[in-house]
Amino acid sequence: MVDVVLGSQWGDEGKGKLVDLLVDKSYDLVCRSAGGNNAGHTIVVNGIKYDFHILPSGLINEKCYNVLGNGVVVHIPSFLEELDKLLVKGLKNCKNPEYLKISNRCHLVFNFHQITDKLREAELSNKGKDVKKSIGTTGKGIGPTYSTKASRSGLRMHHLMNDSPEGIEFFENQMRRLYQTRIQRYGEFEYDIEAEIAQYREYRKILKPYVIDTVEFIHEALVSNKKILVEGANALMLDIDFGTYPYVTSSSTSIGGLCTGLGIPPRYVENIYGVVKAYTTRVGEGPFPTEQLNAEGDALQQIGAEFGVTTGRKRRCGWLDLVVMKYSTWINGYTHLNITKLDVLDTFKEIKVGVAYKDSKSGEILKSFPADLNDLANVDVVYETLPGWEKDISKIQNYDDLPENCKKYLKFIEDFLGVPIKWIGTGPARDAMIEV
Ligand code: 2SA
Ligand code: GDP
Ligand code: MG
Repeated sequence: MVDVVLGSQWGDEGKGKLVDLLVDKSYDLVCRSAGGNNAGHTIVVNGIKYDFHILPSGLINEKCYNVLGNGVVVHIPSFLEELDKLLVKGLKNCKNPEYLKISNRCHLVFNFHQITDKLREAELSNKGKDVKKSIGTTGKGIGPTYSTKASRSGLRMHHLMNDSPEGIEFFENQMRRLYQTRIQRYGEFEYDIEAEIAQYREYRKILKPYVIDTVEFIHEALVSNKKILVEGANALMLDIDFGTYPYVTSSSTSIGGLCTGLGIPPRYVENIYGVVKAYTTRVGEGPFPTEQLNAEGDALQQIGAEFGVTTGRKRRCGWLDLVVMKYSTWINGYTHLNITKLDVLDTFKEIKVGVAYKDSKSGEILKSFPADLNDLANVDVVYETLPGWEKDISKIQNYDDLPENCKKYLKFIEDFLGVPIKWIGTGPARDAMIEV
């Protein structure tokens, strides 16, 4: 049986917290299917704050097995650094290969991928008006690595694990070739290829116990009725196909990523949990129709403490966008929703919700979320205004005890999307979650 937790907006909805809560109850295995250490999940348990980037949040639970699937891209030094940080915080299983498996099909992120990620961003921001601006990437080399994967020149974990003389020669020469193509594209940059190659001679030994064929491992888990939770990274609107292209990440962050990034057949999937922030945030560049560049947006940013977990960047803030949510629901097929950070709206007198996009010239209501960003730039958002509840909900444990206006807000979302709300987040801590 497989359940999945997916980000429904532009990320940072609070997926990590739900994964932690669910794993604490009843999962044997937590798997990541896409992305790399661009992701950032903050989880607060017993007053301790844990930041996860590439590692699955299941590591908090000592009984849980964790898998990085083939769809994940791995920058080994960052991976090792994250393990060390979490170990210091007391997560004993981090360095135990028994509990942490990496697919031998994962692609490797090299330092030159990270450098060229930043060079490309700088190049884009220097272009003229008619050319798209920078994406606002995390600079973690995600786009360049998925590019080499798609162009079939990337290196994978199994290449690194091949320690025959021919295997090592191929690996090191391929690193050199990749680096050469980067120089041809960007010119010389400050970087020592031979020093990085030397590091990989050490990483080969360190990583060996973790790297396995996760397809087989997951298959065995499925046929022996283990409970698997897939932890989504990033979110639907950052999906390479369905997001606000080109202002997206480079992986499949939607439901399909589960099949391609882990090798799980869709017929095993039971519950698809969509995590929805009670308002909207976005970090990085790109369109954001309900963004509030005003005092209300600032209030959401401050009360919600909206800063990127990976880069520390301020997140852009705005009202909940149900046009985005409907589109997201069409694609991911959520069976249940987790509304998070509802407490952040506690002090608002009125709360707006985007319910439709209207073409600003023709006045026509759009049927779906536009593929073309020029069309998106020409929409006016139609809002409904709902009354706020102006009460602190952070200590409330039962749905029935929520203020009436708060229940109305939740019901409005539920009715609009036709998907039941199963959990309501009222604070960062593990126990600040109402189960409906
Ligand atoms: P990239 O680095 O190539 O994946 O960037 C492409 C776009 O995807 C966005 N992106 C993210 N958006 C929200 N959260 C992410 N993780 C961190 C967090 C972000 C941070 O949890 O806070 O710390 O800044 C994440 N990762 C990638 C990115 O902003 C680009 O718009
Ligand atoms: P993820 O990437 O989807 O896992 O989300 P992030 O961890 O990047 O961002 C969510 C932030 O909101 C984290 O700092 C969480 O601790 C915090 N958080 C999660 N749920 C709630 C909630 O219900 N209320 C409040 N106030 N904070 C929350
Ligand atoms: Mg995040």
